Amino acid sequence: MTKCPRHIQAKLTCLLLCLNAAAGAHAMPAASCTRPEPGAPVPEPEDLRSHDGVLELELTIRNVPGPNGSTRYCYSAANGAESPTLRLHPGDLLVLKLRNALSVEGRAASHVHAGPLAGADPCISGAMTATSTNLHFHGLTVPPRCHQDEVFRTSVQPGNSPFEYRFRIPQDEPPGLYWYHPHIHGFSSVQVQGGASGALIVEGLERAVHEVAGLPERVLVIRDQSLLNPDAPPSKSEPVVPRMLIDRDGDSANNGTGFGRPAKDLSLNFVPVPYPDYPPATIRMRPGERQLWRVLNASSVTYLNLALLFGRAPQQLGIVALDGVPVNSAGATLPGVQWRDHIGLPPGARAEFIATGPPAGVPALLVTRTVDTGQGGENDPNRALATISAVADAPEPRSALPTATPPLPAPARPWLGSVTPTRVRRLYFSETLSDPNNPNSATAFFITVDGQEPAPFDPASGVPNIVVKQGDVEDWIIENRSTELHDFHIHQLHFLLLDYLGMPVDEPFLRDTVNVPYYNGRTLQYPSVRLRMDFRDPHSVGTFPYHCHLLEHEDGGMMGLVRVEPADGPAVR
Ligand SMILES: [Cu+2]
Repeated sequence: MTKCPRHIQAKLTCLLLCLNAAAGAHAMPAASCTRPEPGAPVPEPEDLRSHDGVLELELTIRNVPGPNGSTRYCYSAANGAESPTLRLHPGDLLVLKLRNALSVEGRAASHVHAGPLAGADPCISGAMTATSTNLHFHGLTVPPRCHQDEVFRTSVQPGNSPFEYRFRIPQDEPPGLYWYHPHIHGFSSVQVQGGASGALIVEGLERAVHEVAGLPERVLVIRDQSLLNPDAPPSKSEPVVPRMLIDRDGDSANNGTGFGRPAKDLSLNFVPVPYPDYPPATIRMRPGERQLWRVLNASSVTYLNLALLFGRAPQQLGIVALDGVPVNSAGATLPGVQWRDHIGLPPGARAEFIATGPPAGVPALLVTRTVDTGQGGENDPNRALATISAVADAPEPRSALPTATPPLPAPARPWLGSVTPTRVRRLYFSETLSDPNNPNSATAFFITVDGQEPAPFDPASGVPNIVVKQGDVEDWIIENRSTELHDFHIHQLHFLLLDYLGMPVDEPFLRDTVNVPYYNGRTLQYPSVRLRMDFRDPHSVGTFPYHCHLLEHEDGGMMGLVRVEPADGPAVR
């Protein structure tokens, strides 16, 4: 029997689901996009592990109406697991059959109605509609080809037979946290914000960082969603009552105070932490216990700045990997743990860190602190996420890292930081009004190669903005000419952050997302980052995007294409 949610606004969904259940909708898994109540214990996503080098699963995406006119999207495996964590070792084969059960109305129908596009070949369809979907495997260096990690021509329609993704995790993929989500241009934001995301773990982090061997591990997926209480005034406990402003995306604008209405509510493994009172979710740990927390910011637009407070005192968090890459990647003799009292995570980014449970009786909170997104950015205020309660008999997380595994082999290619780049390119983020004479007209979002004409991304063109050759290493200087923070991301590869705001940084690890600071209108130069881009991996041959990972910006056109030619191909510009 389908379990009906108690939330009054889910009544319609409930009715439909109950009717479907009564009608014997046995073709669909029992999952129904139900969500925990605020304050609930943080559930662990179910693990689906590879066996004998293979992980095979079917994943269904469906949508149902949510509160306040929103739509929930959820992935469920055949066993009913929602947004399961996929766990594979380097070299393992993933066979994932994606079933599209989306509907325009967002109702979990017992029969999926095939639309007019259902007859098109999902490998070349390129359809970008509200009920189209596909998958991007964020961070993995797998080829941008159909059935692997191609996101512009690949489009799966309701009524298509399950669409097969089939690829091997590369042998040299760094161990750590990756993730999957849809990437249909124009519809990424609504699907991801509705909840369509899940974690993927490449096993073996303890082989790079022995300090985590044997630790219990916890996967925390932080998502954002439209506000449950959009009209509520800020909590009376807030020290300031900032003026409410709306930004160009229609979200609450950054007011610079750290308080006030956020652009989106957050959830922790789907436990909502709604504005205005932010009732924290609950995590139970044994007093003083060390755990490895694998945290994914799967938000559509929300920046995180995580801290763990005992009382009011921020605790040291031992970062062992960022964006799926161990922090000692430049050399195995480097420290495997970097201790910090806060961790910034833009949308799409991951952090894996050692967290220590509070002593018995000490109140503890996982919080996100305010992020200054600039005058044109969203409001990301201070807020609690979870209470950590120290309980002697707290159940252990389901999974723990192995205690004894051989160290990772030395990388086959020289460290990216020691390679001389083939060339230097300049790109910039910018925004304009679509009608310069109308301040209320829609914003156009661009990422432009310096010298080219700014143009919103055109998925139909397929013409690359940048052409490189496999084997090349390039430096990209990325400026931000807008008044809001952007979040650069590129598919298929990781890069090395060399300079931030013109200052050299010395990071012995790689990233796949990075903040590009906003322009405040006063400096002589636009703020920029300098990235060393690595096109050496043969798996990167093909055409794939780079974009802002604020999905409203990506959907709005802030995206470009790079084509990596085979090493023996023609000369490139
Ligand atoms: Cu952006």
